[in-house]
Amino acid sequence: PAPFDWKDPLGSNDLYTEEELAIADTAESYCQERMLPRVLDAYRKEEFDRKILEEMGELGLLGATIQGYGCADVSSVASGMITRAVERVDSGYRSGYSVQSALAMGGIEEFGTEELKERLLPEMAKGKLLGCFGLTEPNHGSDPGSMETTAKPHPSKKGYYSLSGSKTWITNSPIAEILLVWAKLESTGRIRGFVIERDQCPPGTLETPPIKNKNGLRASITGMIQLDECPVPEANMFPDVEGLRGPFSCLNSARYGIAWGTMGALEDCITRAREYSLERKQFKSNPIAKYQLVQKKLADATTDAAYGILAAIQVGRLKDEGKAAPEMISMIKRQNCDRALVNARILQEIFGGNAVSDEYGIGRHVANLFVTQTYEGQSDIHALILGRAITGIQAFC
Ligand code: TGC
Ligand code: FAD
Repeated sequence: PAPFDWKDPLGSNDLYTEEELAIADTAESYCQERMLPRVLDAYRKEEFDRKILEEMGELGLLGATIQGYGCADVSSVASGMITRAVERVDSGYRSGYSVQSALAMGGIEEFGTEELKERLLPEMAKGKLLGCFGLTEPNHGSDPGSMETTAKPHPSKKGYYSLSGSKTWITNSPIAEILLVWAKLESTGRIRGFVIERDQCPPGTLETPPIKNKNGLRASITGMIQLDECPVPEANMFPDVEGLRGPFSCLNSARYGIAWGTMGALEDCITRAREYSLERKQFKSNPIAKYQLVQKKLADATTDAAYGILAAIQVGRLKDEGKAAPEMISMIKRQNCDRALVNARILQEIFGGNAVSDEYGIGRHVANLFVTQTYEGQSDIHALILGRAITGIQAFC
């Protein structure tokens, strides 16, 4: 019989092109050699080093699926393999990466004017300009359609809109130069996308205070976006998209990336738990890996990771053929986030008391994976998206 590889149990490595394997190799090497040594300190101090995105830019990893504008034009599967490599280290780093690549750059690429794309995307691809994506508000998270942030013609600046309102829990907002903000146009009540350039905002019209003391995702920076009659050029409004289709189209790519990323985090938990269980001895010098209950934990987690990767590959291939329904992305985002969190929590038990030490890394993954299950549509919300598609009945309200 063919040998079994616990690192690739269902042989997914046979499904990638040579180019995809080479890109994954570059990403994995960078993440293990340059990112991993920084993460424990970053997590303890709750700091995000923006140089990381510049370094990823130098390797051509930012906005990697975009064609032109200094971007690499790789397949969706290759971009998934990059997020998996990053999240193998930490979900917070993957968050910073996803927001830059899929949400901010992806949004500008899909809906921005040619002028915006040519001016902003090459610098964003280098990580010199950082982006964020402001959809969630203090009173409207799962239901962004009820947002209160508004845009209306600026009372004193001709050719400008005036934006007022407040966004919260926004990854990268305190350090972003480019803020993609979704607001309701007062005249129509329809949601529109606006690209706010921080250096063009008069003092007092844009504030982005950080949200401190998080108990997960501490290696990423999160904040608010507070807009007080902030002037935004009319040319910075996305011209041809209105309604929730705009933000949700960007979210399709980011949610797809999370489905891959969380499998990287789970794979790291498996590797750490396997190694620990082989070294730790209890009862007559037996490694705890000898005990059936421990083996079952490793078997369950390894099975879920292997299934999750295969599903992500399939949806990635369909995405590039234009055949991926948003519900497919809801399915893999929900399933992979949920299974990563459940398994990481169970694998944590293998470390006994040492699980409580941050040196072992497993507690950090567990805390992070709770966040991945929550943002970009909490898992129950994705269940309702699927439920609606299965039954034809809307259950949200
Ligand atoms: P609904 O009636 O379902 O749809 C309204 C309009 O949007 C269109 N649409 C989509 N278009 C493209 N892709 C999708 N996935 C789409 N889903 C919906 C739809 O066709 C319709 O278009 P039109 O032209 O007819 O107007 O809207 P609803 O208000 O009933 O939606 C309910 C629900 C639950 C589906 C939705 O609101 C939802 O998904 N809520 C979750 C909110 C969410 O995901 N927020 C994410 C914030 S960003 C974030 O978390 C970034 S974290 C990043 C990081 O750090 O990694
Ligand atoms: P709520 O909407 O208040 O939901 C609370 C609970 O109620 C959830 O379990 C939910 O599933 C449940 N619930 C709500 N409605 C229903 C219903 N109809 N039926 C059944 N259950 C329901 N947002 C951005 O726009 N940009 C970002 O960059 C960003 N980054 C983030 C980073 C972090 C660290 C975090 C924690 C969040 C981030 N978010 C971001 C916000 C994130 O998308 C929201 O937290 C998420 O969409 C959930 O919204 P909420 O927190 O308001 O929860």
